[in-house]
Amino acid sequence: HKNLSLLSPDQIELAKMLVAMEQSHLFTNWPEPGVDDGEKKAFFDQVTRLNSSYPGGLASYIKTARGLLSDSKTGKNPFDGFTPSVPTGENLSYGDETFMKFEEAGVKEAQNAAFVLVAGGLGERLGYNGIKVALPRETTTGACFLQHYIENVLALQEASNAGQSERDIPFAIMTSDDTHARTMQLLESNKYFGMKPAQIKLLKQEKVACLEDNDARLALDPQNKFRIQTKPHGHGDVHALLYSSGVLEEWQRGGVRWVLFFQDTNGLLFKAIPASLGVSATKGYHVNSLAVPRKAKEAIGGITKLTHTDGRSMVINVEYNQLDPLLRATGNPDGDVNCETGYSPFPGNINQLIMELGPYFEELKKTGGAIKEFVNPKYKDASKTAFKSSTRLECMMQDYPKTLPPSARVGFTVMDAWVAYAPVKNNPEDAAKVPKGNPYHSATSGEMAVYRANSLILRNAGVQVEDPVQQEFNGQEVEVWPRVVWKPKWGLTFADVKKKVAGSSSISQKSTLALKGRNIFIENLSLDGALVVESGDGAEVKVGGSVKNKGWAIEKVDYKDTSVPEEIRIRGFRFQKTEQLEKQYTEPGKFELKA
Ligand code: UGB
Repeated sequence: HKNLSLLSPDQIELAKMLVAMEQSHLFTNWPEPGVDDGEKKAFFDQVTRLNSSYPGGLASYIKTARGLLSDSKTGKNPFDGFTPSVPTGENLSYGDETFMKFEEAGVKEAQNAAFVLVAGGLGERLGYNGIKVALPRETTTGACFLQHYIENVLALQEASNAGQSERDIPFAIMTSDDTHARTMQLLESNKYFGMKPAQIKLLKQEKVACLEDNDARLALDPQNKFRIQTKPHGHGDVHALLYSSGVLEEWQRGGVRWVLFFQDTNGLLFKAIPASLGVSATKGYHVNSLAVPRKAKEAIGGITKLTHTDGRSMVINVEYNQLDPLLRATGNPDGDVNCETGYSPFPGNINQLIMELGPYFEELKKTGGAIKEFVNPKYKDASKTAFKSSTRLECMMQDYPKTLPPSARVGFTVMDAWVAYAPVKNNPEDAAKVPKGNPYHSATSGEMAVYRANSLILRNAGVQVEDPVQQEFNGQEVEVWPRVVWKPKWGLTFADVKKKVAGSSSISQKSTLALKGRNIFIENLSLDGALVVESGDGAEVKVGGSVKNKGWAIEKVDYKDTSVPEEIRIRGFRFQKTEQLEKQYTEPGKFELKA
């Protein structure tokens, strides 16, 4: 009471709310007015922020927390009454006729699309010191994830607009205090990787208040008794942010029809985007999640059909730590196991969601973007009365369909993992411990997967690509294919790739092929070494003949060797660029590179 004079009328209301919600421990020991007044005001500025950035405000956060903490203490099963079963979705096979039809439809629809990258996570499992979107997707060209994503959106925009009026595809990035400044700096220092600055919107998510006990008493920051401790709330924040920032409304007014969400480090994803957008448009899905075959117990969620005893049913992601116990509790004593295909029958959620904007916006008008939350306290002992450290509520973006009525059209599309999913999530040590046969999800496997996918796509298009060799890097055994990379505008879809290769070409396993331009045509090329071709948009280059040189050998690097930059040593290899044929065509015109 003595300190009330320091506060604005709105803050006095917040103080009353905190008292009513049994949170007076936050300020009972505050000193007399005149001492630390600045800190006291800063405390209420923080409370104001925490209150306004949460749908329903802090009171609602505390109330929800009490309910969830009580459920967690009593061990209430969140799936009570639900039986899991394997759902049916659209299964696509890369490169076949159906796939190509969906790709064509997707490219057309892309003019009505907007993209949302969730990049607020620090990637604790990876342990990398920088932001994950700044990591090279592959080290042959060194292009980082963000550059790759932006160039893909631009390539889609161009292909989609062809012959029609110019329309820029909006691109939003959700950041957090952990990633915001560095994401902004990466964009600014690279001229937004060719995108118009106005096309990109950064939306920063706020952290949420930590909870110190089962009564949901808010935790004070151990470093500063005038601050509430906060932690990330999860990627589910993206929905509330898109709504509260007015971005969704702006997109709707601008004619956007599809909103595509994706994560920070999947170097393959855009190979699957055109076709999955085509599926959404063709099938009229309000929500379409992209999935890949999943190994049992792999750390990705499983797409599951949940049927309640009261008849309700929904198709939803069941997170990786919940699927096994849920199956065991519902008559499957072995839990999450591989079936005769060698995979779990539940497809793996890769958190690439495509929403139809109209129904999505209507739903958010009702919910404000609030997503069903969960809490995961680490208890001190079996009595579950105290926590080892403070906890908080969390939410996931793929839980959006949980509030939808049964009439909503929720579907999913399963794509081969080699072409759709290769995230960089695990540090070398943990990756090396992944059970044999399960994907490593590391910087090593993420890069090698790019070469594998590109090699297989070229094979599919008729190029003879030599088989890979097995090699071990940072304790992980991977297939090493020729290092084939191309700019998104070179081969956005399989049809584009097919148009660019002709005749009889071959690439040996030790080779590197980097295609950095739009109109580079490979015809009767025999490559055994390194070849780098760069061209301007107005140039048309035909590449053929026999290229043989010492090339770029792969040299092993130990992840513990700190003399090597972190982004390299986490892969376990680097290239010795001994010899290459490198050509640039910057002027417009027709050219021939006959080696
Ligand atoms: N992210 C944020 O933007 N904000 C946050 O507060 C937290 C994360 P992780 P996770 O595809 O492999 C997800 O940590 O959450 C961003 C799905 O839940 O990489 O363990 C972050 O920057 C799971 O079902 O993954 O697991 C990153 O871009 C499965 O699909 C993204 O959110 C799994 O991903 C994901 O964060 C997967």
